[in-house]
Amino acid sequence: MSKTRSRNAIREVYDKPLLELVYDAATVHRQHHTPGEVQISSLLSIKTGGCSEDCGYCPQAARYHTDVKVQALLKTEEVVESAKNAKAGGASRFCMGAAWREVRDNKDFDRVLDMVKEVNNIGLEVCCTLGMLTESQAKKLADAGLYAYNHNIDTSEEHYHDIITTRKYEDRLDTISHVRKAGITVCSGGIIGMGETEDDRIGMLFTLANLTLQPESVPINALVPVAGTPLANQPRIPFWEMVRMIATTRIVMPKTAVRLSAGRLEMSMSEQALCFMAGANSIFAGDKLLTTPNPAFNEDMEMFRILGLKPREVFAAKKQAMKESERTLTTN
Ligand code: SAM
Ligand code: DTB
Ligand code: SF4
Repeated sequence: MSKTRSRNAIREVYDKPLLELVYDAATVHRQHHTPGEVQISSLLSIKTGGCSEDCGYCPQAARYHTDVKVQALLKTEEVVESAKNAKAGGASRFCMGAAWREVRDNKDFDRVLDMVKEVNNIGLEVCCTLGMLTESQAKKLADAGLYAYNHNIDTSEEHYHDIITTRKYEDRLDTISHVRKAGITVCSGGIIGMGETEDDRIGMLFTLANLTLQPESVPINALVPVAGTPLANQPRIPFWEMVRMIATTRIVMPKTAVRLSAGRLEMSMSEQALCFMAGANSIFAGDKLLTTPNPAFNEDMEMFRILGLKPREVFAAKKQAMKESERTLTTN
C-alpha cells in the first residue's frame, strides 16, 4: 500500500489516461466494498451564518455579504424531527453542521451533546461538523455517541493560506488527531475548483492518505461558487477533473467511503454514474446541503432505481470490521 502514498506515486495515478484510471479505481473498489452500495448521508445546518472565519469559499462567513440569513442553534426537537425524516428516507448517517470557528464549552455545546444522544438513539450514524475541537470536547462528543466528525483539510498545505488566513493547516490536523484519539471515526476531505493546481489536489490526497490511520470517509466537494464570497467568480471545474479526483482518492485510500459531495446539482445522472463507477460510494441526499441547493430527494431515489444502487445499511462499516476481526481470530 505504501507505494501509492508518496506524492509521485499519487501523481502517477492521477495522470493515468482517464478510462484506465476509472477501470483501476473500479477494480480497487470491488476488492474493498460491495459494488452498487452507496451510503446516504443527510445534512442539516443546526447553526447558520455569522461565522468569524474567513474561508474564501464559505457563504456563512460573517465578513462576506451573501444571502445567507444568520440562524441561532436549532431546538433539539427540530433536529430530531429532521433526523427521523432522514431515516425514513433511507439515510444511514445524519450530519449536523454549525458555522462555528471552534466549539466552546458552553450551553450551546451541551445542547449539541443532547442532539447527538437523541439522534444516536434513533439508530443513525451521527456525524457533526462544528469547527475546531479540543481533546476533552472530542471525548464528550464520543461519550454522547458521536460516530463521525467531519473536519475538512480543504486543499494542500501550500494552498491553504490563499483560501483561509484565520487558522492554520496544523490547527485542522490537530482537531483531526483529537477526534481520532477520542475513538470517533474521521471524515475529512476537501474542495476542488478553488484555483488550485493539480499538485495542490495531489498534496491534499497525500496529507489524507498519510495520516496515521486514513480517514473512514473522504468528501470530495466541487466548489459551489456563492455570490458575495471571494471565490464567487471561480469557473466551474470540468466534470472530468471531478472523476479524476474521485478515482485517485479511491485508489490511494481503498477502504474509505469516498463521498461525492457538493456540486452534484450541476452533474447529469450519467456523470454521477461514472463517479460511482470510479469508486464514489457515498452522497449527501436532501434538497439542501448546508445553505446551497442539492438535487431533489426524489430525483436521487430515481437515480438509485435506474442505476441499481442500494442505500448502505446503518453501521455497515462497523459490522464489516467486526466480521473481519472475528475471521482473523478464528484463523489464528
Ligand atoms: N464550520 C465548520 C468547519 O469549517 O469545519 C463546519 C461547517 S463547514 C461549512 C464544512 C465544510 O463545507 C468546509 O470545510 C468546506 O469544505 C465545505 N464547504 C463550505 N462551503 C462550500 C462551498 N461553497 N462549496 C463547496 N464546499 C463548501
Ligand atoms: C462536506 O465536505 N461537504 C458538506 C459537509 N462536508 C458538511 C458541506 C458542503 C457545503 C456546501 C455549501 C453550503 O451548502 O453551504
Ligand atoms: Fe466558518 Fe466553517 Fe464557513 Fe469557515 S467553512 S467560514 S469555519 S462555517
